[in-house]
Amino acid sequence: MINYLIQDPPKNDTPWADVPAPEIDYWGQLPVQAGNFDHVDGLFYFTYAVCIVFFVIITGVLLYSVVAHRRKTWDQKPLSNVTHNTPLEVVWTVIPLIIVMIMFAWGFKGSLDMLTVPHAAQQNTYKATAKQWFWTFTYPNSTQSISEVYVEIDKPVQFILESTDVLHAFYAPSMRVKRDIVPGRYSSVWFTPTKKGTFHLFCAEYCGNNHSRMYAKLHVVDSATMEEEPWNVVPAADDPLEDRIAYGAQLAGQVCASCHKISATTMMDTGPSWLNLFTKDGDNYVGRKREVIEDGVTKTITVDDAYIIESIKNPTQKIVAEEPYRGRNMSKFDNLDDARIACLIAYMKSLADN
Ligand code: HEC
Ligand SMILES: [Cu+2]
Repeated sequence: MINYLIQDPPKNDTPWADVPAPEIDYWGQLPVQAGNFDHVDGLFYFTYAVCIVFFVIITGVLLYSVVAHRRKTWDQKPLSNVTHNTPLEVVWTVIPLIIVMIMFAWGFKGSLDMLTVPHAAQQNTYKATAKQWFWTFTYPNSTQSISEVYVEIDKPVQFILESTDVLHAFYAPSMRVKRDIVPGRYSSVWFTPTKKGTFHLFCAEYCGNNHSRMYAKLHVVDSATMEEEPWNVVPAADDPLEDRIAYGAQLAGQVCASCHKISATTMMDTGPSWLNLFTKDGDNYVGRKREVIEDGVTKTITVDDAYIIESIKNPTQKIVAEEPYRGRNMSKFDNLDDARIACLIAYMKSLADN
């Protein structure tokens, strides 16, 4: 059998593999709390305890009644025929009512705390952009990182959430926050990280094929580490070519590989293969000829950096005319900055096979 996947960019099936599983709390039910929203745990355990207590009481009474009041001979008549018992009915209405009102008040207070963004968090606002199937984070100073994000310990932080395609959800279990992200609408979450370490950040709303891989690392670090901007390490034009290619390959694996294969393409691949988009002529790279449709007109162009940049930022401008790609859509990646795009281009060129 032909292995079509043989040369494709590294597609990481378990991006969380190098993040240790979170420690479990004392009761063994929740990941250890690393944020400020401790009411979540209290309410969770209260509800849990109520469920267990009532399960035991109800099942106990039921089992007791089944055994103690069973029919002992086939022709036994009912011994009593109770239709109602007012004190009992009042008790089983009022006690549960009080309990659910406690749950409501507790949850409502907590939800108000989560919705009221403190001033300090507003001044430390990040943007989290969800796109099939990765996260892009934009820091208060406009730098970016992909599939991982750094926040400072004990400093309230707010994330403005946006989706450029379908429904997603921002879910950081250790911070006890989760919020749906609806396309065309901003939402937000805030929290104060209280423990250093690396925590999970999942997409918690099924968003297509690679939903399970839509994962980011949430790093909680001290202010000295924040100063160094460890996320802001995209190789620049004067860095060694191998570094740029390696970075481009990694990025392609995270954001492009779900549609673009490098190896021989099949009908199943959404986008055209990147193999031989360029060929090598001495030290120069020559782009291949490509038939594209622009404004309804079919024309032949030569692939070059500008075409690739346009294909990434404004993919509908020139659509590949070849079957089976014509009529398929690539959504735009206008949140990738120039340095990252340059690494992607370096990677594509490195695929020229001579
Ligand atoms: C959802 C699937 C999808 C994803 C993800 C995707 N693309 Fe595409 N891409 C396509 C399709 C479909 C086409 C062909 C139609 C067109 O030209 O818009 C295409 C075309 C292109 C082209 C023109 C290729 C040619 O052979 O002429 C380039 C360059 C490109 N994509 C780059 C990228 C980069 C870089 C990424 C990652 C940042 C990416 N794409 C992610 C689906 C995708
Ligand atoms: Cu998602």
